[in-house]
Amino acid sequence: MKAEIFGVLVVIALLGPAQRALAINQPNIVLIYADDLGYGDLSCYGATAVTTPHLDQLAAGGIRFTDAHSTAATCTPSRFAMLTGRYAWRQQGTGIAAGNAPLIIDTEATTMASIAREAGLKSSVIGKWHLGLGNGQIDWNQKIAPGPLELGFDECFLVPATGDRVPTVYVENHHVVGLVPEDPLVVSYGKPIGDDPTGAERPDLLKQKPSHGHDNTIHNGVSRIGYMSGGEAARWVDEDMADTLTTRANDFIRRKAAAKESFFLFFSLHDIHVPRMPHQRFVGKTTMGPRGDVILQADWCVGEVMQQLESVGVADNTLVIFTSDNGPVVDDGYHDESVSKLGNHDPAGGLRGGKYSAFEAGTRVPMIARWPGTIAAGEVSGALVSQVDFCADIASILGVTLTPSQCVDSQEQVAALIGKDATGRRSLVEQSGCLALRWENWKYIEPSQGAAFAKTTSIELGNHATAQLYDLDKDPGERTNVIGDNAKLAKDLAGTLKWMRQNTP
Ligand code: NG6
Ligand code: CA
Repeated sequence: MKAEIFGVLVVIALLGPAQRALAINQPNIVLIYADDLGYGDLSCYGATAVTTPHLDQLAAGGIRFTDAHSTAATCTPSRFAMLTGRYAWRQQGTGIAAGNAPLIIDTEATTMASIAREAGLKSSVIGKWHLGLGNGQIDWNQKIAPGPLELGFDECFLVPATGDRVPTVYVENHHVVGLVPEDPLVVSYGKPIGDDPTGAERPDLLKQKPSHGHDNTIHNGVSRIGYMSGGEAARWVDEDMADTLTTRANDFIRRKAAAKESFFLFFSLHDIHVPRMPHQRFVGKTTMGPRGDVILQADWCVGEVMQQLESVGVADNTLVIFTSDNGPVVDDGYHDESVSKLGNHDPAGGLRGGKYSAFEAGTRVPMIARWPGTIAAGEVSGALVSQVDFCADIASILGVTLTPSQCVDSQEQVAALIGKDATGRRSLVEQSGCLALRWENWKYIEPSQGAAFAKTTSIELGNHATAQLYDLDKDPGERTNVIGDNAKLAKDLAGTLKWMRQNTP
């Protein structure tokens, strides 16, 4: 194999999105995207410190993947690649976005939403966005565009960036929700603005104190990244966010079902990102403090949406995919007892690393798909699958033909998604501070000058000055670098990665 591997890899890398469409009934598509949920955080993935009945039930009614990947170990690049079918490392400026960043997806790009639209589906994104809005110099008191509506979504209800970044307001379609003209909303990621207290000056006002950063404007007893002033009436209540977003998601489903319209819903949960502020009914319901409680809350959101699909009669004709945008992190910047109450729970489920890391826990995430009649119940698949393929997959499922210049990194892998192919991809790229290449059971991590451990989270980042190679079949925890015994393979993989960087398939 080794002699030809470079050529084979290049050919595979060259394969564009598949042109064929599956002759199956057009379903609705619901993509539920958790934030920072790790491979080991659900009971159907082996967690015992927390029980996630709704996700376990979803898995029991569909397929659960054991080698599914986000494209990156942080949020913005993962979301960019999933929505566009194009790896984020191909485009500058796709790292973790500030709360006032401009839209980073080209409005001409093909997206999951534009594909759904071409197929006649109505679509909405509800929840965390974190891909920027507007053209720069955003005025939150005016029309905010471009954003999801310029990328093919018919409607949106957004947490613009993250819960820990200002502004702490929702954006519906082109406007901040609940803003009154007498109290304009102003945001700064530079110098402090306005009279609101900051976490740095007034720690006494905080109900959750920062452990790293997060000490700018205080809202609702939590200091955030960035400064904001005004917009009081529009500011969210963190503890109500899961309810607010779920209500919106279920309302969209109800409206579409009532109108007999097919739909694509991208339901982008805030949980389990920081600040972890569960609703009172989940507080203390696990032994793990807020991080455990918001896992329960995320599970509840999934249960509510499944129940709504049932009650409006579309559950059997809906492909539901649940997954996470990157791997787990325990302390991600607030003192929220996530470390002190972790106990024996392993958010990474035995994998090495976590959020931000080049090791497997950075991008290997839970993924469950349910589609009655097409996906058999109770399947478990070890196929190598990636969120970058969702574009080509939904295009194929919905009968939309993509040209080779659309969604360039997205490979049609529907057979793996529905459990008819146990192999999936042969290769994929994992992005963190550096790039890594998965090739079947092999994992090559390029040399990187980055730190070995993250200063703020103490996660092992997987960076090393020289290249690393792991055999994940024999060593899923990436403990033994076997590059010395496999120099030719490593060289081929390095060459393939270099080729992929320099060429667009
Ligand atoms: C980091 C933040 C972290 C989180 C992350 C983005 C600090 C110290 N850390 O810079 O709290 O917000 O960015 O997370 O500020 S992500 O899931 O949206 O990528
Ligand atoms: Ca994330």
